[in-house]
Amino acid sequence: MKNTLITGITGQDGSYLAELLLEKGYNVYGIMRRKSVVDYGNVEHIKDKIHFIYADMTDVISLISAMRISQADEVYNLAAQSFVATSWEQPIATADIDAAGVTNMLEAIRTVKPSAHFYQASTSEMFGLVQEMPQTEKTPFYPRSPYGVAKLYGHWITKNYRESYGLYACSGILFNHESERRGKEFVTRKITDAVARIKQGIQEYMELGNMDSKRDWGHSKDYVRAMWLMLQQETPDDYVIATNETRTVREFVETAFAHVGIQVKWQGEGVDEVGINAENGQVIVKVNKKFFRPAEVDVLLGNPAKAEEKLGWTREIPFAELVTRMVDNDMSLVAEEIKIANLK
Ligand code: NAP
Ligand code: G4F
Repeated sequence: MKNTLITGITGQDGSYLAELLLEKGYNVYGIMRRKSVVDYGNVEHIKDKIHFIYADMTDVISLISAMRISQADEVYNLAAQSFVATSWEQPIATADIDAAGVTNMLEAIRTVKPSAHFYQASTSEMFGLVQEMPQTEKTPFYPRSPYGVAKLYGHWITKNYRESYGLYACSGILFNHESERRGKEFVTRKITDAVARIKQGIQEYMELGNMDSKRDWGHSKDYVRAMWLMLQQETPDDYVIATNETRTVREFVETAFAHVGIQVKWQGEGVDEVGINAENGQVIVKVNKKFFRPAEVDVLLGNPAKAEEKLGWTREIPFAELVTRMVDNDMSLVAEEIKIANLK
């Protein structure tokens, strides 16, 4: 039985990866942060099957201890301050966790078990102001946020430890991936949650920022499979994981509303744009400057050809199904919320 250590196990990807590795028979260790109220996040439903270790990416001693306890054969470093907008508000914490934190994890591996295979959660945000379309493993980087800059450090230090010390260290350059477990501050979940509330009559409209930015959106469940595949190869390498399709935020809104039978008509431009329910003329989407970023990543589009060829990875959940799954899940959660509120 192989041992695995997952940082960020309570997050979206950590939870799907933990499920996958448990299914494959791994002994799963996960690091979690101490909080005033114990919170297992997205792994509440499988918490009895996981060995939790209190640690923090900014505390190398705690990571060394996590390696000693877990004796991990495979380490998946998913922990991060992962919300781009927050990285302008907390640039130093973002760098401590997303940049220096990666070196902390690599040093812990080097000290305790250098034979362990290591996965680093790199990101399409590193392409930022994109230098070519679509983006591949060879596209030059140009990050546009403190988050993107910190992640680029994590990417290069992973490559550097591979080349300096011969560690089996891989980076997955993952494009946006979402799910029913996505945090509600990210645009997709913010939209599907609002669609559910508007449809069930407990919210009037949603407020969004840049409607024109384009993302290459896949489902987290497909993407964690790619992480595992990367660590099963003979030699470590870096791979782009994406769908090779890109859509605007506006298209995501339209698809989500369409699933609950609401057609959106658009009026105005930029900060004056609104989305209207075509049936009754109600404003259901407003643009608010507050949600615009100091610097934007206008478009992301990834080419996963290398991962498809070398890892045999394929995306199984198409865009329409991703949106449907998220909306259906939020429709149920909101219905439950209304039921409980009415019982009180
Ligand atoms: P997420 O849901 O925000 O999860 C982040 C995880 O990191 C949480 O478990 C969080 O723990 C943990 N964490 C944060 N700061 C920590 C610290 N100082 N020490 C230990 N743990 C800490 O993110 P995700 O969407 O699953 O993404 C997983 C990874 O992939 C992240 O590194 C992200 O940057 C990267 N990535 C994501 C995408 C995407 O589209 N989802 C794309 C490319 C790359 P708490 O529960 O305690 O907050
Ligand atoms: O959902 P988002 O916040 O994700 P973003 O910034 O693309 O970052 C995500 O994907 C990265 C991979 O490329 C990950 F590395 C990162 O950890 C994270 O998972 O925003 C998507 C787009 C942006 O262009 C944003 O400006 O949606 C636009 N947007 C428009 N209105 C909004 C909103 N984003 C948010 N969060 N909230 C809005 O109201």
